[in-house]
Amino acid sequence: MFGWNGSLLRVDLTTKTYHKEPFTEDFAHRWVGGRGFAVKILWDELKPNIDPLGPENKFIVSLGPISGIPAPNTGKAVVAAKSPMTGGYGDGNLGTMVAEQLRKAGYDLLIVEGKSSSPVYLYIKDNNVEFLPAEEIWGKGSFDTNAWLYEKYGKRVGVLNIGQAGENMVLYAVVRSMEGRAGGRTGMGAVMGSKLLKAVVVEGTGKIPVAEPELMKKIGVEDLKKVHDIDKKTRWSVQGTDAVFSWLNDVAALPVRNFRETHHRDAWKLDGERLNEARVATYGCPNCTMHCGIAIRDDEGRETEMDYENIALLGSNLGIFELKQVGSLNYLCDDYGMDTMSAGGTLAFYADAVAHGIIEGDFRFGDAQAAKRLLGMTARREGELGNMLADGSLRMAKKFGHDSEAYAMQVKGLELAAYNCKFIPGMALAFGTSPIGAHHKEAWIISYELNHTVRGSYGRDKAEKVVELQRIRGGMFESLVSCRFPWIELGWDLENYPKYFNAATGLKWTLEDFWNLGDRIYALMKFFWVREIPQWDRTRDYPPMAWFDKANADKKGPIAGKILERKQYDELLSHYYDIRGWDERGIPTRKTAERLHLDDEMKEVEKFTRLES
Ligand code: PTT
Ligand code: SF4
Repeated sequence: MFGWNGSLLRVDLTTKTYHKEPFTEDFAHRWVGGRGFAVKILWDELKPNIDPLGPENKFIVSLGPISGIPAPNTGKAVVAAKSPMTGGYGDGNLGTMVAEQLRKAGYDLLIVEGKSSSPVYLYIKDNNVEFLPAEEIWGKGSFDTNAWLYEKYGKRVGVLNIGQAGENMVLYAVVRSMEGRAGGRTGMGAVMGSKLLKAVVVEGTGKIPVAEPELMKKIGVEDLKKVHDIDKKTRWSVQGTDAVFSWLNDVAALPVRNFRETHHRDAWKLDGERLNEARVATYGCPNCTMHCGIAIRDDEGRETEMDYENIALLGSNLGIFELKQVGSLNYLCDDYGMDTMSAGGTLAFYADAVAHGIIEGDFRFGDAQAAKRLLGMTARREGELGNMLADGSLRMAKKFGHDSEAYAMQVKGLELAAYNCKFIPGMALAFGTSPIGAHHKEAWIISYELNHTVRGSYGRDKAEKVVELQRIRGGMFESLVSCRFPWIELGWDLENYPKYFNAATGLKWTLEDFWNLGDRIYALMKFFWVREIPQWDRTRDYPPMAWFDKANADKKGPIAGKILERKQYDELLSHYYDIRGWDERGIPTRKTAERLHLDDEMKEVEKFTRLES
């Protein structure tokens, strides 16, 4: 089998044992890698309703057939587990040397099971695994942990680690890598922490198996250069992801003060131009020639790498408009190892609840010092408040009552990414139907929707576009595994990806094959949810109720008086289900499952709920 090592490494932390296991060609061809592998393994190996923070959960690092190969932006890995944040399938994607090193060590997948009796880290070198004591780094932040491991093993190794938030099982703790990278906002860091696993270090000395090595080398190296040239010409990475900040403010789609407002006169202070002016360093992932990580100095002089999502959710959404202050919240999230987006969303919900008299408290929008303190309390789960914040906005709302849930800005328990969709139905649908909770990574339809369609329309075309984007982003890029930015930001042709895949595997896939793969993965992610929650219904694919609340419409500005219409959203959702071949509850039908060759999975899900024909 070319393109895959054909092996996974299974490590049991309870018994401190490990073994290399082969997987079949059929498994590789059906699920390809990354998210595809992860969802299938979690489906097959987890019993329903296990505690995501218990030893029965499995922490997976999953790579794809082009991961780690020198070709555009392939230094990425998927981390996955049952999510403690949402209770469904959870994953995230981060730039890391682990992508290349694990493949060179001879594996496409790492599965970590059980729970250690004391803090450990894993050192994986080819066929050997060492379980090493982590007492010295337990309690340390992610930056110190990374530095400690680099000091021991050098900077070429792959390292995944967690900070205090992961150790204390903050439900939105992330996995960190390479100083500036973070992934797994669905709580993958908490799963590592629950296993007392502080870090994974990987070193491989073998070769990644490629069907046509000469061809792959030629196109890979040439294309890395071409991508670099396009980036130089378009100057995208000058502002990186924050290039959209001022646009979103102009079109009234910025999250401001718990998404209650959509634009702000001080927004310019956080935009891409200001970020670039403040730049002190640039970071990136391995195998990338369009480094997009812009680092600034925060208000305490520390270097911190900023992205749009972080700036908007820790900045405007908290009513904080000083870049350096936002920088220091960002630094803390990175060091504690918790998701900037859910941290910002949760703090904003808390400030909102205080402002509306739902609970008593002294946290106010705009108070950066208090926000810093609260982040520390969250990471340590300090006191009742720290514990509440560590569980995210939905669980807080359930405690607060008084209908506050409508303003917990989340879907399926995961806080929204930084797009305020009061009057953007397609993007609201993208959030509602994202299979891991409110993440923009599955279908970033917003730019298409605002630039090419009627903004407030609920036409079927928007549902079609959401499905198309989910196939590309959530299906192809998450299973290959590679960064989507060359395509989405520079217009790098999608046809290049089957070309890399075919050179690596010797197969002859077209984009159409990847769309089928995406559909299969999405159907299985939905089955995973339904097995957990047999009474599944379509309201779980709704965006936050605040976007349907007429009282929440903007009073002035470009969308004054406009808000989403629930009935029409429901119709749009029905279009989406129809295109996917899912029933009115949002569950794949039998016919769809058969088309996607999910017959066994269908039988399993039918133990829990009857599928429609
Ligand atoms: C991702 C989510 C994002 S999406 C951002 S900023 W973005 C936040 N980054 C965080 C961070 O930083 N520190 C932290 N403590 N928490 C953070 N939470 C947030 O996590 C990331 C880039 C970005 S920057 C994006 S969009 C793209 N995402 C990709 C993806 O998902 N898949 C893919 N195939 N390619 C992608 N390319 C881009 O990668 P989650 P990274 Mg991240 C510091 O993981 O859970 O999916 O959440 O990986 O290596 O840092 O690169 O405007
Ligand atoms: Fe990483 Fe940015 Fe390069 Fe993508 S474009 S691989 S996120 S540095």
